[in-house]
Amino acid sequence: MKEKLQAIKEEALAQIAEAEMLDKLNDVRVNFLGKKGKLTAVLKSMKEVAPEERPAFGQLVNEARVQIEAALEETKKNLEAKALERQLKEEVIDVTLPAKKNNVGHRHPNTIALEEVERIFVGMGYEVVEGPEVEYDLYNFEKLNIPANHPAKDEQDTFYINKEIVLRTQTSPVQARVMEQGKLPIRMIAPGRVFRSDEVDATHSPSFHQIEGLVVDRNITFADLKGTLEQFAKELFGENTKTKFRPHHFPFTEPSAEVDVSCFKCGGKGCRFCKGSGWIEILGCGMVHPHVLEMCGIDPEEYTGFAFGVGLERIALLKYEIDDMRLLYENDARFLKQF
Ligand code: 2NM
Repeated sequence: MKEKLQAIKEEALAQIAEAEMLDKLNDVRVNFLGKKGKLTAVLKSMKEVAPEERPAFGQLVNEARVQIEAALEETKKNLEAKALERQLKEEVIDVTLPAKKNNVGHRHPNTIALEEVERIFVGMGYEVVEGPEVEYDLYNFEKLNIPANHPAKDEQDTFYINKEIVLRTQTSPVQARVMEQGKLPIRMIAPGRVFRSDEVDATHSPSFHQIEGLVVDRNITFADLKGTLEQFAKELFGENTKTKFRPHHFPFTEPSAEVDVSCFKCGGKGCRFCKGSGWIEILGCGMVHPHVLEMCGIDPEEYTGFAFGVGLERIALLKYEIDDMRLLYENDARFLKQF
């Protein structure tokens, strides 16, 4: 029995020494010390040993067990240390490798221009209001004093869904809706997409964007309109910008005007940018027609108002000196990245 015990112990120690992986080591532990292990089997066959030799033999078995356990423990520590070392080597980071390129997108020039215009008017206490792109003829034309026989309503200019419904040709229907709600005073801008049946060229697109403004209160005059738009022009194009109001006609305003700003490239002397005139046209405006106020449920005897409309693409093209509107819609990243 003693020889058998000795042989088992040597076998176990040899296998431990050979184990190169932690799971192999565990197999050895199970094979020798486990419930059905070889050393456990020796203990179970104690009855084959003469009774007087049993205590001494038991002691030997225990000593063998302690030795095997010690060897297992030490080898386990060594293997764990080696595994850690290997892992650290494998996971070394090469800090000299070039970094992965981080492709962060950015705002479209239209969006940059829109947010700039919104910032200016919100700073003056205006609210930003949006409305439907598919609109009733009633709001897009009728309530804005554009009657049935008006040339703007021609199918050549307007996309009709049916007799009563159109793709809005301006954002003023949003303002007609706000006036109709009757909460006064009103100080609002309505930015958004509008549609006109135009051929695409450097300055036209069937879908573009407008920002229209509206103020309605008691005692609003053309002086309020002038002061507001002068301030807007200075904030958008620079403190030295001058404005010029030229008489014009719009069906929804009376009187109406178009506004030019002094050329921010040459300061008004005349250059290629302003085609030699020193002035650049930027928007249309006027005092809201009493008939429009009336049709939207506001008493024109008590309230007056002014309104204006700016083309967003026109502002973006001017501000970033882009000479063709189509570039704004092609979404070529090489173009968009410049702004
Ligand atoms: C423009 C020019 C002049 C305008 C009028 C209105 C409303 F709803 F009050 F009648 N909103 N916007 C207006 C006036 C728009 O765009 C060139």
